Amino acid sequence: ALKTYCDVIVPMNDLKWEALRHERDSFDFSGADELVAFAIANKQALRGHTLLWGEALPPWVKTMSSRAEAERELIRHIEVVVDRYRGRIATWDVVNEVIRFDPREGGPYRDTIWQRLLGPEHIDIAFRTAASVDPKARLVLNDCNFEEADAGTAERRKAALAIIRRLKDKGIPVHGLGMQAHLYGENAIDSHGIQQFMRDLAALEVEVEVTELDVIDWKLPADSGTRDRASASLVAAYLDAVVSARPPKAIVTWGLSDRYTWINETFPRKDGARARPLPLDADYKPKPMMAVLGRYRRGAG
Ligand code: 9MR
Repeated sequence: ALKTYCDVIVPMNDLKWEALRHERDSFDFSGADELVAFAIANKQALRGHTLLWGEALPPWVKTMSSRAEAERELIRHIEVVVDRYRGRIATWDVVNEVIRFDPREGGPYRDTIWQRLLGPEHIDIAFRTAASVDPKARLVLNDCNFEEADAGTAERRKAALAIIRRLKDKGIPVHGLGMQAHLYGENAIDSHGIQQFMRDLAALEVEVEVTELDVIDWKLPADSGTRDRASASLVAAYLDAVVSARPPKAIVTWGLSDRYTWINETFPRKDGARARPLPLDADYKPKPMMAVLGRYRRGAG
């Protein structure tokens, strides 16, 4: 399925600190190397996810206690990882989920070990280091919850724009905003808000990409046909909003088949039915969502 349907491969978990850094003083690239080799053998592009996140960290990271220590570890991590895949991983989610879920409660930055020890500058350090190791890489700020019509979402969009503006003002390269797009089936897409956000990002001269698309279908109808059609319509509404304002650099789903998805555990359905968040069902048969994605596939016109 990966060979048939994908132009871009993203190691979902194998490039996280938790996977690479069991030990403080060594790196384990076994999982990531395998996926990178797979993508290259199949002439697929690669996205690297992710160089800095407040989650999926090995226990030793949480024992760091000083600014100098955090800065040293962060820089070393990014230097080693970006250098290893230089020329092979063309795009990096340099930072992931650094914006607070609701910036009205306590400011724009998410409370993580990086924010606690380094302040907002953790973002600058990450981008600056990645750029210095691989000046040709596309460097992306990846974050979530940009698609709904509530006040918190509006603040998140503002926070993303402010971070990008700050990096640009300091001469630190940033090339794109990654919009995760874990879409809640029960909520409406804010098409106008998304289109305005796309224009605001264009004014800052950054590209956009959809990086973790899937549908949180826990509250959609039980009937699988009805559910799949509802999910496909939601994805269409979202992508139409984005594309009508500005074609994204890539559209990437968070998984491919319903057989493997985080949604089952994180958003279990009350009726116990399996989640159906992705374009292929658990038996790898294409669902209506795949037809929607096909309309936007590179070369599809
Ligand atoms: O889908 C991922 C799941 O398998 C991992 O256990 C989890 C922690 O590493 O991360 C999930 O992926 C997340 C991604 O890295 C960032 N955005 C939210 C995704 C879903 O939680």
